[in-house]
Amino acid sequence: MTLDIGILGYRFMGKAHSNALDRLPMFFEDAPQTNRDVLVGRDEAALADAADTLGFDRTATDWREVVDEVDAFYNLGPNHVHAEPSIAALEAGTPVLCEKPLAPTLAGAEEMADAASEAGVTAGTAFNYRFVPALQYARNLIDDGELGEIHHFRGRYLQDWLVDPEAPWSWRNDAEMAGSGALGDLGAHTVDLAHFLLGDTAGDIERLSGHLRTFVDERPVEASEGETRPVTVDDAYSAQVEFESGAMGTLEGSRFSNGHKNDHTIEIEGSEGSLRFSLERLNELELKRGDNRGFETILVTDADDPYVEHWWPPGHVIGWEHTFVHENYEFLTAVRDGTDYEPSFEDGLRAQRVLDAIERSDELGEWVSVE
Ligand code: 4PW
Repeated sequence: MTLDIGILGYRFMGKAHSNALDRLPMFFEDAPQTNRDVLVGRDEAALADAADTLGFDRTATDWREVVDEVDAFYNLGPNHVHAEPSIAALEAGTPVLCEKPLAPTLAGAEEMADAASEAGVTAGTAFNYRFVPALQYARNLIDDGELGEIHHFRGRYLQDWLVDPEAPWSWRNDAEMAGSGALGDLGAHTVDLAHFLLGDTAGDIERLSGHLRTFVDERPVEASEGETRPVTVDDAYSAQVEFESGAMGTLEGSRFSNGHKNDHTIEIEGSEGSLRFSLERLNELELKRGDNRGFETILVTDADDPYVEHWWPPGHVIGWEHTFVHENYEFLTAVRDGTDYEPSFEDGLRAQRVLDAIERSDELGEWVSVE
């Protein structure tokens, strides 16, 4: 059985997922066979070029024509086009993998999660960092109780592509299209990793105090001399949070962290041990265990580490793009077998409740409960 894939969006994420689909048959022998059937976008010329480069059979400029024709629909478009096509696909009984954050607003994410539960087909939120082998290793350690009772969770996702005030305006700077800025784009991943690493109930955030800031409030429009557009989302956010378990947390995300390109770090401290992870060194995990006086660095590249047997011998490191291969493997396997898939739309909604609470807290200037 070959699964026909339809993908909306052909830029950064379109390329990352197409590359993943291309790698699967070579490295994951038991992965479902796929056919890159149709690529969806609005600009016909750019779309045709992308379809050629990314290996699609055909193109379509209207997602309505394809959502019921494919076996899986990937929604990799800007945030404001997540809800309508994804819901239409689900209503047509087509499994959906949607980029994060699930929607620009909490109400949008709720609608999407409802549609997924009513349709009863596989619906995944593309939190690709769950599929980093070192983070799965970390999750297993925590799940096995090796760090004991968790006291602290610290997550920071830092980029610097907007620190230049002349960096051009894009949909990511617009509240209507993106919902939020660093908060949704970066914070959604950090919040999801807290949920994933700390576990189902313990990883739920109960209440929080959030802060948002926009440093540059208008930006030039590319290729339109003298024109500027307003920035209506945050450039950076921070929050202090209290988990259901009583653990304390701090979260931070910024597009103004000069010198940090794609720096996602997680630190967790428990009664029996601690761990540190950095996306810039994604094959490694720093661990403090037992009576050790400090941290040891372990390489998570052994054959029995998550996903590693599919790649190279120990020490032959993998990179950012492999997280998409693992994600696609799990998602498509769930689609083929009709089994559960996580992170689901419900997980996307769970993260969105936290993002919404951070915005509410910033507006009110006080601690708020997560709905
Ligand atoms: O994971 C990151 C995203 O959330 C990505 O690598 C780039 O930054 C693209 O969008 C955000």
